[in-house]
Amino acid sequence: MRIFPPAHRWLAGLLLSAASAVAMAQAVKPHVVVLATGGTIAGAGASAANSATYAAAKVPVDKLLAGLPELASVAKVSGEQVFQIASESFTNDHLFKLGQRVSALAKQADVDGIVITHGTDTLEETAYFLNLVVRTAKPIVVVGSMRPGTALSADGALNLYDAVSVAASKDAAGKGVLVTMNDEIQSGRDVSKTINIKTEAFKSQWGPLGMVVEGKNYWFRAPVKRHTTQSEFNIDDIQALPAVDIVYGYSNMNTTGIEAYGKAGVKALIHAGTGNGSVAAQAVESLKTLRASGVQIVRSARVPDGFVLRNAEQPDDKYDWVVAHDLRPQKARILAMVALTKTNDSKELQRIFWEY
Ligand code: DAS
Repeated sequence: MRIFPPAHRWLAGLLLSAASAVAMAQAVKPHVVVLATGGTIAGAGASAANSATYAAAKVPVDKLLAGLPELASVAKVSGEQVFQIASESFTNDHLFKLGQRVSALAKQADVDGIVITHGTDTLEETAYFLNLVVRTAKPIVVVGSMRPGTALSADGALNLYDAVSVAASKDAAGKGVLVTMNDEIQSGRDVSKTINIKTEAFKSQWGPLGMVVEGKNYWFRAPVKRHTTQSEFNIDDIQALPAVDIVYGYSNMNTTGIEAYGKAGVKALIHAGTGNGSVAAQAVESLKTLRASGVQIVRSARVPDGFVLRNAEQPDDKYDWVVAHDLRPQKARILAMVALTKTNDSKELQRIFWEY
C-alpha cells in the first residue's frame, strides 16, 4: 500500500474533508421558497434620495433574489411571483389565494421554509391570517421593507436575508408565522406597523420573539396563543371568507357607519372603541339592533396597546357581544372572519378570541 509522507498525507486528508464538507453542505442546504406579492420591498424610487417617495410593487421576484447573492450561503432559494401589488390593495381573494399556495408548498417534502415578501401596510393582517389557517410547523416568514431598494440605507435586502435565514432555521419551526423586520423576529399574531415612515416600524406590545443577527437567531420568548399546527382552522377547509368590517369610535360618534354596514350585510362588525373599547351612548342601540339581526359585535379599541376587558365599559354578557382581547381592530377582523367560517355562536367566538 502506497504510504503518503506525513506532510502530504495531512494535506490530502484536509483537502478531501474540505471538498466533502462543501459538497455535503450544498447537498443539505434547506430549500426556501420566496412568494412575492409586491410592496415597498419590491419598490423603486426616482433617486437614491427618495426613501419615502417611490412606486411600490415594481421589482419582480427573480430580480429581488438576483440582487442578494448572499442567500446562496443560507439556503437553496426559489421564487414565485404570486401578486405584484401594494398591500393596501389586498382583498380577501388575495389573502385566500396566498393562503392556499402557502399551504400547498408547506405540504411538499422538498420545501423546508417559506418566505412571503409583502407590502408593510397590511403585512400584519396577512401574517395573522396565515398564523390561523396554515397547518404546518415549518417556518413561514413574512417580510417587507420601509424603504425601496433604490434608496440610501434601504432596509429590504437585510430584511429579506434575515427572512430567508430564519425560514431556513430548524429552531424557527413550530413558533407560528413570523415577521422579520429591522433585525427583530416578531410573532405574526402580535406585530403591527406602528410608525409609518421609520425602518423600526413594526412593534408588538408584548415584544419581539427574538432577534436575527448575521444569520443567527436569538430567541427570548415563544408564542402562547394557538397557531398553525395547534389551530382548529385550516385553509384547506375554508371555501370563502365572510364580510367583516370595522367602525371607528371618536368624539361626536354617530350611527351612519354602523347602519350602513348592517344594510350591506356584514356577518360581524368590529367596533374600534375609544379607551378600553368604549361605545358612545348614542351608538349602543344601533349595535344592539345589529346584534339582534344576527350580526356579531366585537368590541376592540382604537387605543393600540392593552386589552379590552369583558363587561367593563359595556355589559357584554347582557348585549351578547364579544371582546377582542388584545387584538387591534384590523387583527380582530381577521380572526372574526376565520372564526365565522366555523361558528356563529357568540360564546364560541369569545372562546376563540381568548385562545387565538
Ligand atoms: N404601500 C405600502 C404597501 O404596499 C408600501 C410598503 O410599505 O410596502 O404596503
